[in-house]
Amino acid sequence: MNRLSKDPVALFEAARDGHRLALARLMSIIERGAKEARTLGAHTFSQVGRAHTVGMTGAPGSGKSTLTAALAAVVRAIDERMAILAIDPSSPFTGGAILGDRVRMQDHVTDEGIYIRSMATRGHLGGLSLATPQAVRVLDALGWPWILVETVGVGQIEVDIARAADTTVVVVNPGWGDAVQANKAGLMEIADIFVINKSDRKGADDTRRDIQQMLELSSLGDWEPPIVMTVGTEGEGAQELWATIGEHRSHLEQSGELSLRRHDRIKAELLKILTQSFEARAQTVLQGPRRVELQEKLDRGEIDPYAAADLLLEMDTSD
Ligand SMILES: Nc1nc2c(ncn2[C@@H]2O[C@H](COP(=O)(O)OP(=O)(O)OP(=O)(O)O)[C@@H](O)[C@H]2O)c(=O)[nH]1
Ligand SMILES: [Mg+2]
Repeated sequence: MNRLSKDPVALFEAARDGHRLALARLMSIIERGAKEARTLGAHTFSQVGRAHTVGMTGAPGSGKSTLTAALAAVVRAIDERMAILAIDPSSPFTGGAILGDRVRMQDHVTDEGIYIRSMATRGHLGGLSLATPQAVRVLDALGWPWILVETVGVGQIEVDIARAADTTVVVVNPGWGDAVQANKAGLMEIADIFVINKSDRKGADDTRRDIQQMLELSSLGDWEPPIVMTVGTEGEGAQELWATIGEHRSHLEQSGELSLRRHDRIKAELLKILTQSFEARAQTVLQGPRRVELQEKLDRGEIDPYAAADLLLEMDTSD
């Protein structure tokens, strides 16, 4: 294994034979987002679509990792297999922020039926929202039937990543206003399933009522998001959560909503990729020699910035 090829396609084949180190390398390739990532994407694209993805989101410390570990135990008990991606935009992937997760996941790290990986990109904006679907596709193509994506934090990027799953689980805790905060963060609209974790604490019923009230005020489709009460640390409610995820999956498949969601998702991804490449091209154009000349004209007021942009774009397409 220490002679593992650097070629992404060879790595993919090795990963399909069960080599975990090859899989780890594939994930690193995606994190770096370099040329190999594109080769990998092109190679795997036609092999995806079988996995069901679950997004797990909620405020920091709400118990997402604990719940994920509890779900992993349920999944193993019924002899299913699940890959878990912990998406952490804030820390480099060698950093310590994920250590806590690693410890809780320790029960599963040597388990053939569970794959756990945390992902981060080194700083470039939008990086994770582009890297995550690529990572999910590779896992899908490798035959992982369930892929759970845990996002850390409730910023726009995290919400986008969580929303990009087939089933989105939003985790809240008991306590005054927690559901209201989740609502403000835009989590109410994206939830397919609500979890009130830490239900061993007081206020769980009030939080349930808060969520129910908010749901009544919002326009629902033909799926009313169920509310599951859990105590992640005890594994309590994990079975029910797993069953509810299964119900949502059936609903998506039977109603035709699954293909609609996947259509919207790939469309949004295309837009993101385009925006990113246009921005990169704009940077190149801006560094070109003609910019200096135009800048002088701009400074002297001989040309307005819109006209200057038009000129730069024309130059870009003519060469
Ligand atoms: N009392 C109680 N504590 C819990 C429960 N679930 C998780 N915890 C504790 O809450 C803390 C945070 O749990 P995590 O699973 O790390 O939460 P997280 O949402 O993954 O946190 P981040 O990834 O940092 O956003 C840990 O100390 C857990 O032991 C629960 O049901 N009840
Ligand atoms: Mg966590």
